[in-house]
Amino acid sequence: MRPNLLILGGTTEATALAQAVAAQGIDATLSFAGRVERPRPQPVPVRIGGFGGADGLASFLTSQRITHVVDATHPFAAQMSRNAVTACAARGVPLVALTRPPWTPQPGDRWRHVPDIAGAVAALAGPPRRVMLAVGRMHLDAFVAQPQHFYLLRLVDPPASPPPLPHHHVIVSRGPFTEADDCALMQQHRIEIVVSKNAGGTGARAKIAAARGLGLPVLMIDRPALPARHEVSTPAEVLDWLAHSGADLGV
Ligand code: 3Y8
Ligand code: NAP
Repeated sequence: MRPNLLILGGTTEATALAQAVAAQGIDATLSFAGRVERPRPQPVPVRIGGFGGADGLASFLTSQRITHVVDATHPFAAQMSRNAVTACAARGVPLVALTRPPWTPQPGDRWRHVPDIAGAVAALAGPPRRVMLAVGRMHLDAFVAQPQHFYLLRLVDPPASPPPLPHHHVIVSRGPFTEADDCALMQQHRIEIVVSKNAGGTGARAKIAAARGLGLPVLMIDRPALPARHEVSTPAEVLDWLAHSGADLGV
């Protein structure tokens, strides 16, 4: 059958997949949550906003006659991934996740693994330090529990209201980032420790390499557990999966 793809997006990999399916002339829609003001333009039609839970997504699959779903969301977008597994099972729609391996420590890395945002907050107990907090906007409130630190905050959009941290400086930038720029940023702000999600991939890796080069410790937030699903790591593997799941790619 002629495929009609839903790509759950918001990552570098999702953008690369959208380019690959557009090049093949495959019908696809890329979906954003609507977290940022100006998501990156895409070469396929885009929809923005939640579906209304797993039930809403299941209804969307039926009403839009989606034949395949690719979950190319960020490894920390756990709720979206759980909903995709539930909705695709409910409607019998094939699902594959396009994901990226977690980063692993290299020689010179000074990582301390913490299980989640709360673990990172707890690990910051102690005397004031200069912290680079590059975990985005959605979790800033949690760090109010450690107000003694100076926080360098990197956000995609200018904050609608001042972040609730008494000592902070905001950098508005969406990435992808470079090691040289992140190194200069950390030196400019005399950063002593970096807090990061284990996003994997290339778009957020610069700060990890910069911390290694500067000999700075990193609080590395491990990924949330996700339900079992078929996973691949490149757009080519997604196209191969499509071809082997009965999709007529017309090639
Ligand atoms: C809205 C859609 C592309 C995709 C680019 C990747 C790389 C740059 C690195 C730092 C870390 C962080 C954050 C980050 C990165 C890529 C990728 C990635 C981290 C966009 C995008 C959307 C979002 C949402 C946003 C979150 C935030 C997280 C900033 C587009 C740019 C910190 C995650 O203001 C907010 O509400 C932002 C929310 C979820 C995490 C958070 O908790 O705040 N991403 N990021 C998606 C949607 O609406 O559905 O504009 O392209 C996508 C990208 N962000 O094609 O170029 O692939 O990972 N995004 C983290 O990894 O720690 C920045 O600063 O070092
Ligand atoms: P989340 O916590 O897993 O999802 C919360 C709710 O947001 C979902 O239940 C869904 O709402 C909606 N949603 C999430 N992703 C969506 C998408 N691609 N399309 C439509 N609705 C979506 O997700 P999140 O961590 O807030 O991430 C939101 C978006 O930012 C995702 O696209 C993700 O890929 C991107 N992103 C996240 C991070 C991160 O650190 N979390 C990093 C980079 C990019 P309903 O229940 O109403 O359907």
